Amino acid sequence: MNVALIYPAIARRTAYNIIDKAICAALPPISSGALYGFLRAKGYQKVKVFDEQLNAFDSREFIISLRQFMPDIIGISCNSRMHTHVLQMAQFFKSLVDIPIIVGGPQPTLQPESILNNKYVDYIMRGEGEKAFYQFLTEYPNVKNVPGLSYKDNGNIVHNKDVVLISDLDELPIFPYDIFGKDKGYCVGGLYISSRGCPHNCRFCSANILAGRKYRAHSAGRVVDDLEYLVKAYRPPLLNIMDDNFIVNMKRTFEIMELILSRGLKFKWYCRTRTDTLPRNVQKGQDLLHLMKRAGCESISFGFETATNHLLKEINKETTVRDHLQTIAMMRKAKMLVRGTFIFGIPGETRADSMETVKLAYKLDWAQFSLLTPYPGTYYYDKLKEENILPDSNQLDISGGFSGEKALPYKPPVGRTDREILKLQTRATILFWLHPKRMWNFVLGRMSPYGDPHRLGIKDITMATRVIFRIIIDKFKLSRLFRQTF
Ligand code: B12
Ligand code: SF4
Repeated sequence: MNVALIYPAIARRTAYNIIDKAICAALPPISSGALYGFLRAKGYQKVKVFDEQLNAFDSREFIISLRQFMPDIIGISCNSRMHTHVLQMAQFFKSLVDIPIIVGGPQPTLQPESILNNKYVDYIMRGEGEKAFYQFLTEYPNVKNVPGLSYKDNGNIVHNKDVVLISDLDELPIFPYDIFGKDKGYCVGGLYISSRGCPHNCRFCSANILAGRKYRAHSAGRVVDDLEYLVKAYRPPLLNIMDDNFIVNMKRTFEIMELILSRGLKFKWYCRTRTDTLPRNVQKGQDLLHLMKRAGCESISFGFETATNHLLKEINKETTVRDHLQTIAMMRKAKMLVRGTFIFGIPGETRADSMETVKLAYKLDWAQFSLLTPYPGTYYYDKLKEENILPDSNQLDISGGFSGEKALPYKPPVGRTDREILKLQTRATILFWLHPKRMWNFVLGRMSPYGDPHRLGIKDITMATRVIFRIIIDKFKLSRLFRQTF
């Protein structure tokens, strides 16, 4: 069977879309790539990735290359933000060729019926896909025993048993970087994931439902083998280690650093973790930071989220403002740049709370301000649904950072309006990046609003254009922006 794996881009046929494309095209699609890599390692040759980040699904180029490949089955990845778009794609592909369509990823995992009830989708796969999808392809059309699969049978929806998560991630092959070449517009070797699963349970996040609460990680040796390959083959200017929490297992992190140093690997990279990881054992944490710095780590991104203890408690972050401040101090001591992600619009968040968040964020070198988005599968989604203030999940199109152009899809915290919170997000972002220190870092190529350090380039121009569009669309006067101080 020829298998076409499709990675959708969120197509909004507005000016934002052009900008989204310009910004996002650089990263290889991890989900489709992971499935491709696994199938290839199993000797399955008849599989091809079609990435909509490069060409829209209804463009001439996309259709021609799909037709040339002559797929027998189409597999589409789908997160919640892609929901509506994926259903449009399914309808379009069915009109081109009547072959089975299977959808996997966060949205079908969290809300199987939301995708499967669509008449153009034949199957959905819940959860981790590598082994289950391989089984699906080898046993098709007899799919009764394929774990994680849901399908329609005489008008009824059947859910097969859940997937058993892969306990030893070293069983998985390395991500197929080779098929996402620079010639196609990818930032090859720019990302790496070394673990899956998260033991925490933040109320706005569904990562642990998707990848399990048990933290599973590649061994230190395997991580450094992969990194060595990446660095030697692609020389990425800044490697983004995309684990939700790279440092959970301190012992493993120490081992990885020592191996990078002993093998003499020279490359710049950054990773993510929580603010309680390093302060748990200050001396050990500080030693680790110094080692990480020597091993090329230029910055770490922390999920600060908010800057008051009552809101940290509200989102069940299990961190405190003390952890936040201690982490910043430890990072400064190690002379490393600090990145942070923040959320506005948490239930109970007053204007004063938001200002505390802004104040804390302004101590950092890089910050992203998001709006609390009640994605399916999260505590906030269930709570808002109970209160009947959540619109259809198809409308859950807004997201954090600088990608939302709509107001909040839920009732804002008492005493506040959604427009006000949205404007606060815009202002906090603009003023953060207009600060001379950060502009200077940016000019030096050390930090940019999009994460990777680079000198002024197309991404920054598109970012600036986007901000301007946003301001115009919001009918928000620039003069007012500067007059308002925090
Ligand atoms: C890396 C990442 C990104 C990268 C993606 C880079 C890329 N090009 O792939 C970037 C930074 C761009 C990104 C952006 C966003 N992300 Co993100 N991201 C992640 C992260 C950290 C890891 C995802 C990943 O690649 N995992 C590894 C792969 C192998 O796993 P996977 O994608 O789940 O795929 C497996 C299965 O789902 C399944 N599968 C997937 N597709 C298919 C298809 C078929 C046919 C089959 C059979 C199976 C299958 O098999 C795969 C292999 O096991 C997750 C958190 C997490 N721990 O999952 C959040 C996460 C997926 N992101 C999330 C969100 C919200 C976003 C944004 C909307 C955020 C924003 N503010 O804008 C944007 C959306 C961008 C977009 N284009 O849609 C949410 C999604 C929630 C939801 N309900 O959809 C998550 C879960 C984070 C969270 N804490 O809630 N993200
Ligand atoms: S926000 Fe981070 S720490 Fe919290 S549950 Fe999600 S992945 Fe885990």
